[in-house]
Amino acid sequence: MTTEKENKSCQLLSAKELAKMLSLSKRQIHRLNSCHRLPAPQDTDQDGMDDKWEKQNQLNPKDPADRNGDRNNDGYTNLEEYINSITSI
Ligand SMILES: [Ca+2]
Ligand SMILES: [Ca+2]
Ligand SMILES: [Ca+2]
Repeated sequence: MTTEKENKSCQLLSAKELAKMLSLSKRQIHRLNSCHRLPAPQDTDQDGMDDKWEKQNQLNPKDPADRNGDRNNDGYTNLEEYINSITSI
């Protein structure tokens, strides 16, 4: 059973309210919302990095263990670098 207070915290926010809370512009919120409608890219080994990006970065799209590697020895894992590459807002 949920209380009325809990129900209020689960209300959906408008783009304007969300933008104000996150200090983002309406354009940035629109781009975030648009991402939800895009089909997920192919990720054969399900390591979180899409096949195309893995091939472009000399990784193996059939080996999920390479997500924890650090191909360029900069201290960031391959998965962290992939996530950074797709979250440029
Ligand atoms: Ca993959
Ligand atoms: Ca892989
Ligand atoms: Ca790295």
